[in-house]
Amino acid sequence: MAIHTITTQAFDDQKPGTSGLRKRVTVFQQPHYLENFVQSIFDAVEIPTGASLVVGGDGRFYNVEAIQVILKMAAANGVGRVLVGRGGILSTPAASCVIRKHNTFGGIILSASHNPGGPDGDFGIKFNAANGGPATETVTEAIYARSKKITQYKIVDAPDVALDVVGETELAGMKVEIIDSVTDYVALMETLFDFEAIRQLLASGFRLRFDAMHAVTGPYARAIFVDRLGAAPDAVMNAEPLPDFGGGHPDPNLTYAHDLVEIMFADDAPDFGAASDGDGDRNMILGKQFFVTPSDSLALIAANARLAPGYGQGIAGVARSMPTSAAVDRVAEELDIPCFETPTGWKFFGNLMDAGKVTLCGEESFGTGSDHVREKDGLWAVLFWLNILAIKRQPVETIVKRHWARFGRNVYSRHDYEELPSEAANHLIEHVRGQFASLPGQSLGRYTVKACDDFSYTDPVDGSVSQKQGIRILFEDGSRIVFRLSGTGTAGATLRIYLESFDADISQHDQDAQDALAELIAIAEQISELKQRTGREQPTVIT
Ligand code: VG1
Ligand code: CO
Repeated sequence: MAIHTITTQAFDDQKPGTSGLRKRVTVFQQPHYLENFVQSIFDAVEIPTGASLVVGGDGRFYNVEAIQVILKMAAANGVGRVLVGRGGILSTPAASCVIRKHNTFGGIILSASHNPGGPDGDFGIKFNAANGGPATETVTEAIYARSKKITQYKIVDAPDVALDVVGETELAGMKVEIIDSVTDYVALMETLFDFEAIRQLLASGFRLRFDAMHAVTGPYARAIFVDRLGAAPDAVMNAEPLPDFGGGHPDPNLTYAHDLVEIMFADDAPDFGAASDGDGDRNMILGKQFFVTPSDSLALIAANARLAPGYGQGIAGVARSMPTSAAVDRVAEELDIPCFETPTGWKFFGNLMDAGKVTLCGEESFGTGSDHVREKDGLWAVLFWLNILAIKRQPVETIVKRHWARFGRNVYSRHDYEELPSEAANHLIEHVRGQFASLPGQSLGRYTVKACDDFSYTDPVDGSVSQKQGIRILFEDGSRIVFRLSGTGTAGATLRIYLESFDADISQHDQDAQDALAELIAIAEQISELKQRTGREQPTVIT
């Protein structure tokens, strides 16, 4: 079979963000754009001849076309074997699971996660290493550096591979194994959770609703909740993965998962509701008329970890991204285990998990997971909650409020301002940074500024340093405001403002977070001159 070496010109915008390269589909459709990035991956990681790889994606528009290109380029670059999810489908945590289980050199995951899909939506691509986790910053920097210099790529001239039938085939001498997308993943979940206890919970009349948002988790959720655990078929809604996610925004939060939110806040709401995102790594947890913040969810899972068989021996440590609330820190303190604070993005947890320093990790952005894989994992979190509920047999709200009564409540919210002009967003950040010297010691309302800084992280395992990972305004009483620009958006800039205060007083625990945080919100707007600089009166999304 002919291997073609194609001459190409470098693009200057192929810098991976928080989680891989994400751009509009139309950007990826430019001639050579995808190919350049794929070749840059192969070159940067020095893919060995005969290596095996995993390839799959969240099923969004352009998924299958991209997979055909990647397979042909893999064959031309000497890859020996590729495992592909049937139909090109693998959720991000399932891809991580398959990489680990089959000991492959790594994998290529096609997803723009929670960003909308379709011909005018977003597409994305990232490389995961042999541990199943997103490439470290050192590797993504190397890929980017390569992409700026690339002059040629290799591809075989061969017919497309049929992706829809499980089994082995071949492409220009390279083995292609089409695998069932859910089998390995479901088998792993069965080793971690008490499926029998959950089955009994569901049989007892407990009502569950899971919203797959027409994204990748539909088939996984059906296999687990309906086929294995005996939930009613309508317990999984929007279960059919669609290339454009049904026109929706597959981001499981109170704004975008509105179908589920309506059901869960109705008078006759089910007992438990959950949703996942485009690629299956995020989760939102809801009780009857009750929202569990992702930061609280992480803390609660940590506090109750021993209830799940896979964690019955206890947990080694926990990690959270810097903007995530300190709720889990309090649990770690009580359990007397280490707690790490990392920059935003799952890639920073990998080294900690590989070194056995942490078992559970989480982010405020609806990401929770453990060392069972090296990605955050939406359905895993849902199963963990169901396992806890199956043992405790209390409503979600009761479990959370008892947790707060014991540990205190970290009141938390994130305000996002999407699609701001980049210049305005950058100036706003600079403006806040410009006050680092003057803010400490100042009293703003009932808060006194203790310190401000740019968060910087030194990886305790490999010593690598990541700077400017968000601006922190820390107050005397432990409250915080964090300003950060998103690294996953594809149009303009997205400003995220993270707000947190702590309340030990149980009589205040029923307060709405926006009310409890009102003064901090006003301070954040004042410090950043938000309204003047952006012209925005309201955040685009509040979580
Ligand atoms: C966002 C979240 C971050 C998450 C990342 C990828 O990044 O804030 O916590 O890890 O998305 O999530 P940013 O840079 O836009 O704030 V997803 O589900 O790719 O997979
Ligand atoms: Co995601």
